[in-house]
Amino acid sequence: MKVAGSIVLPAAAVLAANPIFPRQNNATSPDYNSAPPNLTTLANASLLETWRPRAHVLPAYGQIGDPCMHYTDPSTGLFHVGYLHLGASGATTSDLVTYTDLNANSEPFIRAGGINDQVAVFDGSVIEKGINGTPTLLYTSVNYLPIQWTIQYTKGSETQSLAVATDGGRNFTKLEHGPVIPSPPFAYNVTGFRDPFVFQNPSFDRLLESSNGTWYTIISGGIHGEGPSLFLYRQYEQDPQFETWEFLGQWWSEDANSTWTEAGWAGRWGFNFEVGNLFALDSDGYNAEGEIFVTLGAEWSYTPIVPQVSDNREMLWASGTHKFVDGKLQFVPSMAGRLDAGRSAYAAAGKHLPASSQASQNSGASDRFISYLWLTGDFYGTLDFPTPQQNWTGSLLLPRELSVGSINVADNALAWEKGSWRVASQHDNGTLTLATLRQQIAREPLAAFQQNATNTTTQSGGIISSSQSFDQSPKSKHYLLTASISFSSRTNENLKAGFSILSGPNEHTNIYYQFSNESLVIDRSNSSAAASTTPGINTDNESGKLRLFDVPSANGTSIETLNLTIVVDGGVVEVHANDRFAASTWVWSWFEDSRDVGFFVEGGEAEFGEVKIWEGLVDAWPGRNGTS
Ligand SMILES: *[C@@H]1O[C@H](CO)[C@@H](O)[C@H](O)[C@H]1NC(C)=O
Ligand SMILES: *[C@@H]1O[C@H](CO)[C@@H](O)[C@H](O)[C@H]1NC(C)=O
Ligand SMILES: *[C@@H]1O[C@H](CO)[C@@H](O)[C@H](O)[C@H]1NC(C)=O
Ligand SMILES: *[C@@H]1O[C@H](CO)[C@@H](O)[C@H](O)[C@H]1NC(C)=O
Ligand SMILES: *[C@@H]1O[C@H](CO)[C@@H](O)[C@H](O)[C@H]1NC(C)=O
Ligand SMILES: *[C@@H]1O[C@H](CO)[C@@H](O)[C@H](O)[C@H]1NC(C)=O
Ligand SMILES: *[C@@H]1O[C@H](CO)[C@@H](O)[C@H](O)[C@H]1NC(C)=O
Ligand SMILES: *[C@@H]1O[C@H](CO)[C@@H](O)[C@H](O)[C@H]1NC(C)=O
Ligand SMILES: *[C@@H]1O[C@H](CO)[C@@H](O)[C@H](O)[C@H]1NC(C)=O
Ligand SMILES: *[C@@H]1O[C@H](CO)[C@@H](O)[C@H](O)[C@H]1NC(C)=O
Ligand SMILES: *[C@@H]1O[C@H](CO)[C@@H](O)[C@H](O)[C@H]1NC(C)=O
Ligand SMILES: CC(=O)N[C@H]1CO[C@H](CO)[C@@H](O)[C@@H]1O
Repeated sequence: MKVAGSIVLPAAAVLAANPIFPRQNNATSPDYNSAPPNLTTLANASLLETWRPRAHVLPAYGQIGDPCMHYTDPSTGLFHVGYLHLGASGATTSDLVTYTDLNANSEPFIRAGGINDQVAVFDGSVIEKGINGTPTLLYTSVNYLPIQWTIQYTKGSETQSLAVATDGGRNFTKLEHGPVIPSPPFAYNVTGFRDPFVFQNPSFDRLLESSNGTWYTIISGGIHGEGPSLFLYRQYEQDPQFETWEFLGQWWSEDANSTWTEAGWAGRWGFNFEVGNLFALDSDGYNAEGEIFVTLGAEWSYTPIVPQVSDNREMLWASGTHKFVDGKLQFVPSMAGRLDAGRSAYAAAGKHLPASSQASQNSGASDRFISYLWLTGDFYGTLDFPTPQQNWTGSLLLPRELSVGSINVADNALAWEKGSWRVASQHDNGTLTLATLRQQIAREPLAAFQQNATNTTTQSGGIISSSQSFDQSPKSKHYLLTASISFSSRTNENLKAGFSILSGPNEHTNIYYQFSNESLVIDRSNSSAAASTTPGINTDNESGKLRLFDVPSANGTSIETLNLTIVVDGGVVEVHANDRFAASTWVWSWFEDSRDVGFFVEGGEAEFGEVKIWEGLVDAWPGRNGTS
């Protein structure tokens, strides 16, 4: 949240309030070989490159907010990746590896300031062949702030309006009429009403007796005193102008501050939903006839001192089935989990990426659902980060491919617990097949990081019982690392096993798994020397639950191997495990020599496979001058 005076803005509004800082040309480069000064004393833009990622999506300068408004332009096959920035801005990509800004300096394609959106433009989504066959945006037009689930909702704050692409999507021109969804449903005392996500779905058509190809939208929010909710709307009678939307009820609601399971596999549902996406997946990726999935943000923290600030948020996913209650279609979750366990990772926005897109034609991928998450750079505006010195705030995470994952495991209590999976089938040989959400870094960037590496190193593994440096460490802070770790027992409560990264004599960050609470932890407590000189350099740990199941092996069962894929890109660290877990965060290491990678083992031993490091990553923005 950005606190501007006493006004507190929701996630999407952070950028609307963030000024652009003039660049200082005489900024001298800081000395990374000695202890950092108070970074707020440095010249503007002197930290521009210090933690800037090379291979991630972020604007040329300034603040990035929620990703949203992605689409594949049917006339070019280019994928448009959007994000909030001075309104909303974006880039096109033909390969999910490199990006081209739609406008110079990442200027927006839509800005606040119209009759419907005097205050802000919040998240929206795009109908590829909308009005007159042109990409058409349905977005939240904001006329009043603050909006927060903790305070009374001001009628008319958030409405949903249309804009149509012109000039290849470099401009989205607002339609000259009022909002097409001018208010929340009558008599609903909402906590929020935003982030429309448009979709088509044949099972919705059948269940709701709609014509084939009808468009629907969910709108995220909640109801005061009741809980978070997704509101379902339908395009009225296939109106080609998308001007009339029919309310079909609360498609999904949960009790306030309730949870899928108190064991912590799926966070809390909170008080207000945001950024809900609805789509269907099978084991290969997107399939309109597949299983229904939702990704959504949940707001739940309540800080007594500043009750308007919600800095505790969850980025969740859920999958489930449908039922009718009083004639209304409702979603019933059958499994749920965290899309990313990092507390700064939020506001995922995905889109169906068709096999016909340029990226998929080149890589041979079938239909996919690709999702980008936001990694807030100042913890939703609550950190007093040295922003003028850096000149940019936040990044998106690497695109992820989502699909239905399955795991064959031993039929025991570990598998039957209510968690971020469900039992899909039970076999007569003592095993179960579990279903879960599979998420992997998109194949194209993963391949490009390997093919374009400036240096590849291999570290042999073996049984390791104490921390030790690698024989060779990367020369830079931009690399991809893959590794696997096997455990012979799950009963050692003291064991921590993983890796230290961005380490040196002054700083280190440990990434490890522990069975004591079945968690993958990113220990940032010694990650940045700047934390002791400068406000806003957060070093809290990140932690997320990941169960390693018992799996069948030649002689009975063994513990599932932990497979890690770690991307270090400047200050951005993404940790992915077993195609179903991610935790992403910032590591603001200062010293030049904080580059070492090593094994991190305490309280026992673990068997490490060969570790590979591909250095360099890619420059995702070859068309930008100067900075990457
Ligand atoms: C640096 O940025 C701050 C914040 O925008 C601004 O107030 C100040 O004038 C800038 N300083 C210089 C020397 O440009
Ligand atoms: C898009 O074009 C319209 C009509 O020419 C113009 O009014 C608007 O300012 C443009 N929007 C942006 C973000 O440039
Ligand atoms: C709506 O909820 C708010 C917050 O609980 C409350 O103050 C207000 O009275 C409610 N409005 C109505 C019309 O019930
Ligand atoms: C809708 O599509 C389905 C499957 O493509 C087809 O079987 C059905 O006949 C279609 N219905 C209408 C009304 O066109
Ligand atoms: C929500 O539930 C959690 C866990 O029980 C609790 O810590 C938190 O205080 C609750 N939040 C509010 C606002 O009641
Ligand atoms: C058990 O049976 C399932 C279903 O036939 C099969 O997929 C799995 O590979 C079998 N596992 C073992 C260990 O035989
Ligand atoms: C690759 O990295 C290793 C370890 O830092 C170094 O010894 C080697 O010279 C590097 N090779 C190239 C081609 O840069
Ligand atoms: C760093 O400077 C800022 C103001 O520029 C000040 O608020 C902060 O207390 C200083 N931090 C330390 C540790 O001196
Ligand atoms: C069983 O096999 C696994 C590897 O599949 C091995 O780690 C484990 O030590 C073996 N256990 C016994 C009792 O031989
Ligand atoms: C881990 O990686 C190995 C080698 O790539 C693979 O054989 C294995 O299936 C993976 N295990 C999991 C749980 O993903
Ligand atoms: C990959 O490496 C080649 C050859 O060095 C270079 O031309 C190309 O720009 C690189 N691609 C990316 C995405 O960095
Ligand atoms: C403080 C600073 O360097 N501000 C710059 C941030 O980047 C924009 C765009 O390049 C410049 O206009 C600002 O001057």
